[in-house]
Amino acid sequence: MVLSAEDKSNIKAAWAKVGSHAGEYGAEALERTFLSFPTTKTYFPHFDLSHGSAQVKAHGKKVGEALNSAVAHLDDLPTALSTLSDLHAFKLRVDPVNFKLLSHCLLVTLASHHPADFTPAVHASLDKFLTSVSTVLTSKYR
Ligand code: HEG
Repeated sequence: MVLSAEDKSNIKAAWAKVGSHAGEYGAEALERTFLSFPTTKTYFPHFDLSHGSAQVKAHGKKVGEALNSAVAHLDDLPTALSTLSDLHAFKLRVDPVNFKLLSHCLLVTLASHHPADFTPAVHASLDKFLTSVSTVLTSKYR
């Protein structure tokens, strides 16, 4: 997946609108993922997954911060996400299919909060961005 110059500028512009809400959106995307795709909950047996859960909020913040960092390093995602890639591949062993599900819910969350900014072109660039992040996080499985 190669991000074009236009993708990069769309991603940065969209993320500028996200601003300080990345953690909150991360938590909302997680809640959407757990509700719409319940099998994803199997990776979080140790979490309280109820609506408003402090654990989901805290985890959403971590996911949001990782995405902030990825947006800041679009030219070198493998390096920026190397530690997280090790964690997901060697420790958590999250099946790659789940990254599609979370990415979908991240897009829905962004679209619902920023409908006017979520043009088809921005949608496509954000999809490529999340696919790129997911590819890095699952790249050490095999
Ligand atoms: Mg992962 C931990 C980011 C997809 C399951 N995930 C983490 C952490 C971050 C993160 C930043 C904390 C790392 C740390 O504590 O050092 N995750 C992250 C991103 C994405 C992703 C950016 C994709 C965009 N994760 C993902 C998916 C699943 C999953 C799809 C499973 C459905 N992540 C998972 C679990 C943990 C993390 C089970 C450990 C949670 C805990 O015990 O605190």
